[in-house]
Amino acid sequence: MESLFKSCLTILVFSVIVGDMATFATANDQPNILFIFSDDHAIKSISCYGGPLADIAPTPHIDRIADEGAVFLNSFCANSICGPSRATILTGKHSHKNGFMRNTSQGLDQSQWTVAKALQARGYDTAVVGKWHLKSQPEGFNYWEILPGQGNYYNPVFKQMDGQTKRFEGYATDLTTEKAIAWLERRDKSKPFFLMCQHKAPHRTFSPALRHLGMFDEIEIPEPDTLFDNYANRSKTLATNEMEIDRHFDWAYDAKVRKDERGDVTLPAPDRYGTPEYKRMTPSQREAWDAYFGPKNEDFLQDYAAGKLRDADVVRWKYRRYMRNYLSTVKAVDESVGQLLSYLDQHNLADDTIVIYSSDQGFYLGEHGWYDKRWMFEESFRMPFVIRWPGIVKPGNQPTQLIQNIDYAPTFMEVAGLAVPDEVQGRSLVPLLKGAEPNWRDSLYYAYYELGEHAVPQHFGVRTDRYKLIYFPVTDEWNLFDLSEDPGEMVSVHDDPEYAAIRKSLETEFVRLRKEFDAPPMPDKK
Ligand code: SGN
Ligand code: CA
Repeated sequence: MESLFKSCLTILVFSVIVGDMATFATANDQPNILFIFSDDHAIKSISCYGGPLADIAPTPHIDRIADEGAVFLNSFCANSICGPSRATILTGKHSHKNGFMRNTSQGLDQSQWTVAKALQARGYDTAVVGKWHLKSQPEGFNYWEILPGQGNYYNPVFKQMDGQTKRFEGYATDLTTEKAIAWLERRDKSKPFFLMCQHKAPHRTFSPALRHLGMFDEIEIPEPDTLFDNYANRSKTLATNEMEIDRHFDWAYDAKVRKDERGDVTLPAPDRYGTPEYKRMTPSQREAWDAYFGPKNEDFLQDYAAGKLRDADVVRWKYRRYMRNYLSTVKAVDESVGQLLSYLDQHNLADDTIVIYSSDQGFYLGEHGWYDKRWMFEESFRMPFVIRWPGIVKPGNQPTQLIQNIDYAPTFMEVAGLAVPDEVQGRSLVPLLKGAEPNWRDSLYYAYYELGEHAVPQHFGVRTDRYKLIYFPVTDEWNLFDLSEDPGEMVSVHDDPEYAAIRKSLETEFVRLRKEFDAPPMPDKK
């Protein structure tokens, strides 16, 4: 007894002397994991990534994670589309191995290994709330409450564990946060937790919370250099896209011009032409919405009807409206991060909890004239990855290694002290988080399989720190980009003799990666 007392005393004294270090020494056995995730959040609209929007649309709460932890500057997805990215995160495998290759795929094959199931089996209390988008019912989660399909921004329904759907009045981002915090309150506190808090925002239809309407009205939003890209000097398939702000972004509610079914730019939405979100609103929500958008839309439509606007003016108007709405939806996501971080602070959980902010893929904010994602070009290929792990990650760190969403599951496994199964194709980021300089990868494999929506062709590629090689089977074309010389990816140098040696080495690397990942044969040329 006495010796037990002595050793306890020794531990206590030691803890006092080394302060926080002792907390970490115990906490690191099984830290909690809070994974905050959003949908279609481009790094350009996260201020810790810098860039032209950082000062005008700051995200202070996400930045706090970066300041107290690390922001990975070269983080990418394996397949830039929603369901596939989520399947990759849970399985640590490329799309062709986990089977969820397209949004239109059958539900996630739940007979396979997932990190949620592994953490649950290891004794973590596990939960997912918000957007799921994998069709099959969540498994590996002690609690789940998910948006069916894409879900809605206003007064959304959430699918409950008993299979019922229930409507909640309010704004999806706020409701998802509330549900995440309510679960943190009632979780099994004898266990570490793994919580995936997954927002619908800032996904199309980019509908802001009422409290954020107008917050960017007085701010000049810079246009990307490539807003009027003419798609020359690259694959022919770029020009056949259906994701242009100009040609495909619906803007006019007036049936004489073009019917605004999707409500991308949230024109006034009176009952007769209501957008899907507008139709869901309560009378008081509609009143606030109309009071804000109504007069602005009338001005625009009058100018349009009077022939005062050239085509380029309309594109610019749509771009500004799009960005104001998008950045406003981001604002609510950032507030959610703030609320979750405060919860950790108030409950003394911050030191024992790894916090990650990420999003399923990037998004075009007018670059190449686009919205949406899918392409292997930088804006949608990049995924935010910001992480805080007190005592392990050096505050303010900005790692530059090439990481990908195949790496998340093995990272969570190592964090929990579990062995990574052989089938997992990614690598644990823990050595990078600890600041070691291991023999890290120097190339990434990319594969996009979907056909149809937005007319982006299937394509496959490899990226190194400086170069990107893309193959488009449908036209049997190759593009090569020198990202140092041409960060906007405006001219393929594939046929430039000066790049012959680089092209060769990338082709070899592409073949090697496809072999390493056991990729299926390339689709036939059409
Ligand atoms: C919806 C959107 C598309 C978007 C897909 C996939 N149209 O269909 O613009 O590309 O989702 O998004 S909408 O009119 O319904 O908004 S994903 O994030 O789920 O992959
Ligand atoms: Ca998405």
